Amino acid sequence: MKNSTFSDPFENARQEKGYGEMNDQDDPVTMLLRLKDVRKCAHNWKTFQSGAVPGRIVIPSEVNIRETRQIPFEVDPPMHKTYRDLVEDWFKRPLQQAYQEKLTTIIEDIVDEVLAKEIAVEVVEEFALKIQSRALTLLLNIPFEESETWISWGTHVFRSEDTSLDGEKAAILYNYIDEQIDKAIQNPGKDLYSVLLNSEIDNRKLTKEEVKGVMILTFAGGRDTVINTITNSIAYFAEHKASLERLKNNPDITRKAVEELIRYFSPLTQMGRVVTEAASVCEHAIKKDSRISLCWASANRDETVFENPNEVVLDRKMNPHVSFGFSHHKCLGATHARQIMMVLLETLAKKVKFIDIIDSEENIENLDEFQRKVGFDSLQVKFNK
Ligand code: EMZ
Repeated sequence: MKNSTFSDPFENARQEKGYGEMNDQDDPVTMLLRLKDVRKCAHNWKTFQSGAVPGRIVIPSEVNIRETRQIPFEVDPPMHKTYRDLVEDWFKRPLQQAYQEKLTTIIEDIVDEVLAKEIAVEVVEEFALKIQSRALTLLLNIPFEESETWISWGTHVFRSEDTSLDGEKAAILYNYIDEQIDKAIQNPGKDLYSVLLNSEIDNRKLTKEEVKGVMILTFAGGRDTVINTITNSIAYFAEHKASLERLKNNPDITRKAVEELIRYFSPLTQMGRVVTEAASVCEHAIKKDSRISLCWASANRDETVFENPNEVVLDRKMNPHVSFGFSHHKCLGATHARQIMMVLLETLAKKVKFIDIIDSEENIENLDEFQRKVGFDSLQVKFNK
């Protein structure tokens, strides 16, 4: 199979019964696989709640490695909106021209760097992680040099090479954020930490714990997701040289191409909810206090919605994908992520002639019944100008 083929492990279960089941640390999950059900349940926060014990709606569950509630994504309405309103404008800054210019410089520099290499480049560590980390300095509005620290942490802050959950590794992030919050208290600036510390809800300042909750989400939510999207896109353009040509000759399709790649790769497989009252989905009984998941990756291949769901159609017209979630919890970082992908595709079209894959190791997520390729542990390529 091609490196850039990401097959759909949910197809049969989605068509036959609409749900799948997986165990996760003895806290089983009923996975909803159809787009319609995923959307319906994403809306229904009263029955399918996000504000459960911190870490429980994440799959694999993080209840054993974190106590801090991530904000706003582990909060339900109406409080959810109070927090969301506080940060919404900040996370729209990627639409500003000055932001986009800086992002372009970051990405062009990295692309120039890999083009100058005579030898193969390992895309995950040497390309995607660098772009993600350096771009994050813009989102946080802090000095560029800080990205060196984050690059040194590796691709995922909660997972290490041998375990899917790594408490020690997670502690590095938590301690780092605690330190940065204390620094911002002593020395307020124009960075996200300081802005949050100065924010008020219900006539009071945000607590340190709340600020930490927003910051952990900002770091963790957009890390492996963005890294995988970048890496997988490089594999795609390496194996579809005509598509890169098409971007060069037809830049108008770039925005659609970004959406399509994000649909096809579905960087976040699923997000859980905790069931607050006995419910039924797809004629399947769901017990109170159990977990369901909104399986974005399956919903994005729903053949009743997407024509040729298993193909990358770069200029796909109708593309109601849910890679960034759905309803009130839809991804806060989506504007930033989309902008990274826009600039990346524009830069590849402008500077890169073709890409060749030298070697690869797939990253397969094990979901019991289902095995899903989410990206690569390593992808060696040669960029050519
Ligand atoms: C959580 C999650 C958020 C979780 C939108 O996704 O991303 C995961 O990568 C983290 O492990 O803690 O932030």
